Amino acid sequence: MKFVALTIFPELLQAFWDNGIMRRATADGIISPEAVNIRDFAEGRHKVTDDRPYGGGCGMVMKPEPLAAAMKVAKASAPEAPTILLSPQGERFSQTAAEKLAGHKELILICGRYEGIDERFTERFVDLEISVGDFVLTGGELPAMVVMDAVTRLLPGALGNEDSAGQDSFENHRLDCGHYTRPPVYEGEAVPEVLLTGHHEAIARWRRTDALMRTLVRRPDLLRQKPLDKEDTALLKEWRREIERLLRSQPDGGPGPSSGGG
Ligand code: 4FV
Repeated sequence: MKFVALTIFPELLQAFWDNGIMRRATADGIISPEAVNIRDFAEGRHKVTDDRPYGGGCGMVMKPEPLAAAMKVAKASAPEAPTILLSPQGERFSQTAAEKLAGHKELILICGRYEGIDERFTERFVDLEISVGDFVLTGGELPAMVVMDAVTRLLPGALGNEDSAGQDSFENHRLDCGHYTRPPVYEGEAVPEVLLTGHHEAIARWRRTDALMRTLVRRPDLLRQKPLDKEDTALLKEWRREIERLLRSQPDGGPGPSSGGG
């Protein structure tokens, strides 16, 4: 996978590429990241890449010409790459989007700065806009790193043990289960017994149950994204029975529909 990033702060991305999984994936030839400095294509002594917004208002806007010239170089390096602009106006990034992007051989990522980019550049050169969330950052470099990180760890060989990406959160529209390591007792709290048994089936069942419960409590919206399989359906029905037993066991038989408490 080739990543070509258009930015005025290549050093920011270089630091990201020079560490951790990105560094090893680069060394193993799984990814080949490169930055194109937009400022190298800016005119004049001061090589300005931004200017005041037409219509007035605060902040500055990135000029189309340096971006277009930088894009030409990026396209020469990655001719088949979809061009992705990181912006709050984009499609919300997700694990599903990461899996889709991981199917490409090369990606061009455009990192904006200031208030944004001249729309005429976006219309002409951007295939896809991606947002990492409904908040405003000072630049597109961090969102670009988020996308490159999420995509790279899905590439064969990037994580070292193949299946770990397969057990991801969101992989199957579930939050991850809890994870534990030594010491067996920390601050007086022991690791869940079953995890020490080596009983793989029981451990898998515990992890599935824990993931389902966490998802039910924290992100029930995820559970509606894909039909429940029979194991989870059985678990949820068992919990429902338990909840009903508990409610029925309440002194007044529990807040029934009649008492408006239900
Ligand atoms: C952003 C986001 C984001 C907006 C103006 C950069 C900033 C500045 N990008 N998801 N949220 N971008 O806030 O992707 O140029």
